[in-house]
Amino acid sequence: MSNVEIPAGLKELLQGYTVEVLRCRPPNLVAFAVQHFTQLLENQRNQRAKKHKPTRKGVSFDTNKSPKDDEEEEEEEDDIKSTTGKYSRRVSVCAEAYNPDDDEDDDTEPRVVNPKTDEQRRRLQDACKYILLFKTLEGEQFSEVLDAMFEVLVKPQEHIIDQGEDGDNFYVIEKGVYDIFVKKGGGDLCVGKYDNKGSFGELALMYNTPRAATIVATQDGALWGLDRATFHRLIVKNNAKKRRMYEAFIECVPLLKSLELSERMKIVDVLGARAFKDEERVITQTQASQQDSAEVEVARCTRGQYFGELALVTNKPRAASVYAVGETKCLVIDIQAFERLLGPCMDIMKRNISQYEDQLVALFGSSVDLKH
Ligand code: 1OR
Repeated sequence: MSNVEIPAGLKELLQGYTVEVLRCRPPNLVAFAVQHFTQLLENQRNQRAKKHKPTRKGVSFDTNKSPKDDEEEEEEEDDIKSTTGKYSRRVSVCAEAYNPDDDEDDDTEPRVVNPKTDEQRRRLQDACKYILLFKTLEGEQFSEVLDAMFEVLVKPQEHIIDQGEDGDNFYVIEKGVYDIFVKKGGGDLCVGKYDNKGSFGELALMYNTPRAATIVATQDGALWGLDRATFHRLIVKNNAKKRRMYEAFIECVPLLKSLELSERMKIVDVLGARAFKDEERVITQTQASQQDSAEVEVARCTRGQYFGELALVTNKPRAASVYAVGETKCLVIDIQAFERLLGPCMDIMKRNISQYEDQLVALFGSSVDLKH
């Protein structure tokens, strides 16, 4: 076998398929392979065709720019009337097979730049400060994302996303309240809301699936959209790196042991990393305690453990404050992803909440009910 030549790209091709299988867990591996490789072939053809496509209106593309060029251009373009208040919905999407390491064409992919005024850029930066999906991007990638984003103003009752449609954009909330609906028993069930912060619309773009929920504005609002191609090129590619980086760590988090590998990887896809300095406050207690106002250390968490789940499980204010001891790094997920992905771990978390109550009794002598 030693003199058998392995064709270039074979390993990557098979790896891509394996990753997809682990993520989607298809019932029929052969049918899935046909679909996967057909899509890859289509993508190859599309990529070739795309290279000759004319520039889109209202968006400038640039392939060979330094960050400095961008700054200069941005100043020059401040006076140009932005056409980005509108967002076009993709009518139909050719499902791009997901292969994180297939970035052959990415570097030649044109860069999307939506010109913004200084004021718009400031608002955009503020809105993106706490977006978890952006937290692991490097500086240059992050500014590419900001460049590509475009403002979307919405009216009450406007549907930003409809469940079942193809995914066009990812959205970051600048302001407004948005209801989340999921189809159930012939009707639409409101399962949650975004209140003036957060982001949505990542799932269809990450996994090439139809939109998993309907998102409706309840009042006048402002969003920032990121087109599918840029999301793929920067966020999905970065996620592949993130997966490699945190895979081993996630495997040794006891709470997540009961999840399937593909479920754990979905958690990695949406988490962000946050660093804290010694004594920095990570969570602020907002629920009055029965004890006097002086703060007492009740517990200490270390690598592989978790905190912050209690308020999410009980829907109550934060029951305790959390401070960093030394320089620390936490992996964070937002409440919607928490509810969507950690359902199977809920029993373990609830059991551990009872342990908190026991611990508090041991410390203060009186009983505490954290759950109700
Ligand atoms: P998308 O691209 O599928 C709809 O478009 C978006 O709604 C989705 O990405 C998420 O960003 C967002 N289940 C699925 N998607 C959700 C959910 C959700 N919540 C927000 N989105 N669930 C609700 C969890 C509070 C689970 C419902 C069973």
